[in-house]
Amino acid sequence: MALAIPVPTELHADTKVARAVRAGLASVPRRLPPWLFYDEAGSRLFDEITELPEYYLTRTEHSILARNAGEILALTAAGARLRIAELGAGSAAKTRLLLAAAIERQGTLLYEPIDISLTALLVARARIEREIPGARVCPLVMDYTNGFALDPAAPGERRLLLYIGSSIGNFEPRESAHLLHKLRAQLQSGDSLLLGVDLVKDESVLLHAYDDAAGVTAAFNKNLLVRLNRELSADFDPAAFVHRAVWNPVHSRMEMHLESRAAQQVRIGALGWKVEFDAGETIHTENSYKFQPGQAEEMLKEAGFVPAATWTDPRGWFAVCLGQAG
Ligand code: AVJ
Repeated sequence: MALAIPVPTELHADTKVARAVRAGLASVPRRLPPWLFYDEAGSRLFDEITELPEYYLTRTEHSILARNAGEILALTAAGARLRIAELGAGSAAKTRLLLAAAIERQGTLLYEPIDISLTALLVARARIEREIPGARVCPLVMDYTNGFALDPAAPGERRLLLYIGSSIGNFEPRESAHLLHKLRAQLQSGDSLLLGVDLVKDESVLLHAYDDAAGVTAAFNKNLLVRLNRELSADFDPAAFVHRAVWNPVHSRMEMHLESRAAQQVRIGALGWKVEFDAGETIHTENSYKFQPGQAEEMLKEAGFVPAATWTDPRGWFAVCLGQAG
């Protein structure tokens, strides 16, 4: 027999999303964490961003990996059998390149994508096992920003951990240092970490990459409000906010903000809140740190890795850096 259980409205008030929104909107200036972008619609919008003419990051890193996959694997495997893990696996187009190159060397490969979204992982597994014969996909559902644990590689096996796509750029310098230390602690001597970072470049290139002509990045930024309407019974009007992309030279980062067009009041039902925005008041939604050449190597060293090689593109816009767990 079905039981009718009264559902208190506060049920929504203690989710991870609710906690993040409560903390972020109460702070001055207001902010929301960038992981909130990636609901289903947001993940789709991000995939669209990666194909925009202005968003050079994905294309540039892809070209670096395409040109150097052989050398990357030779440096990593050094004759041993390799298995590849990846943080924040997403849709994994760039990864395919490395997987295919590894399978060419050793016939088969164990690939362990790590993500918070089980759905994303299952989609990736189905696609990779269909498209890359020889790949066995073992998804790990984990929020790597909290805790992070890998079983040790089998004897005679080496692990390559991928942290590409400039995902590390979303973290504050102290947080990324801490994360790299945690990654190092999960690896054994002989294992490696491949880190992709976006480099400082001409400001106008950066501004266009984060404020494209087609408005996809604006939609990606505002989708966060749509998500809060749905998940926290809020009544944000996305059209009442403007997408802003700003270069912050002091902190060497691109910032995204949502700026209130007018004074307005927004209800967040699940929190029992009414939030007042002044005209021009902003919500800071993302930092994307941009690095100097040599900086990724320094961060790797600091975390206990030995920087083994760095690959970049002819314009010097992006760097892929291999750190060995010495
Ligand atoms: C996925 C964090 C690398 O910072 O460039 C794209 C996300 N934000 N456009 C980035 C993003 C705006 C992206 N990362």
